[in-house]
Amino acid sequence: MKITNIEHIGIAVKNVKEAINFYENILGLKCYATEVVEDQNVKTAFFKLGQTKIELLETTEPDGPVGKFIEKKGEGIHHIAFAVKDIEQSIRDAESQGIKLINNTPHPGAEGFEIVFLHPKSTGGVLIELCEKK
Ligand code: CMX
Repeated sequence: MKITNIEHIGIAVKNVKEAINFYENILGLKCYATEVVEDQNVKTAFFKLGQTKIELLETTEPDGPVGKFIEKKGEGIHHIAFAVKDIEQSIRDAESQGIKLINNTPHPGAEGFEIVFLHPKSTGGVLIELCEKK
């Protein structure tokens, strides 16, 4: 697969609105967008730092992936998203090497990206998102 950059780092928070205060007032970053991603059961907020973004994630459903993560581990870094050149090829490449994918067709993510996740059990404990904006 061809990764071009770290697109974003996903951080699970209990309350996006409260977390935005910290990122804006303490770290001096600017939240430039918020978006609900129905398919992932999350409310997101984005901050840009050069080529990379911080994505805050609040669950919209207690049993959504971020809700379950916070229940088990608490708030914190949830995933790293790599931008790839060809997401379908990246899926085939990962599968052909025995990597477990959580979904093997691209799903709609925030900001118009198509996304897939590699299971943390196949990656050394890190939930990895591959994403591409077509
Ligand atoms: N990072 C690292 N490890 C994680 C993890 C995460 N974010 N979430 C779960 N795990 C680990 C668990 O700790 C567990 O490990 P152990 O068996 O050693 O305890 C293992 O993965 C399986 O966890 P689980 O509780 O049985 O499985 P879940 O039902 O919680 O599902 C996962 C985990 C990764 C499959 C699920 O969260 C998922 O499908 N994620 C992809 C979708 C997603 O995260 N969407 C939200 C972001 C959307 C966006 O950015 O737009």
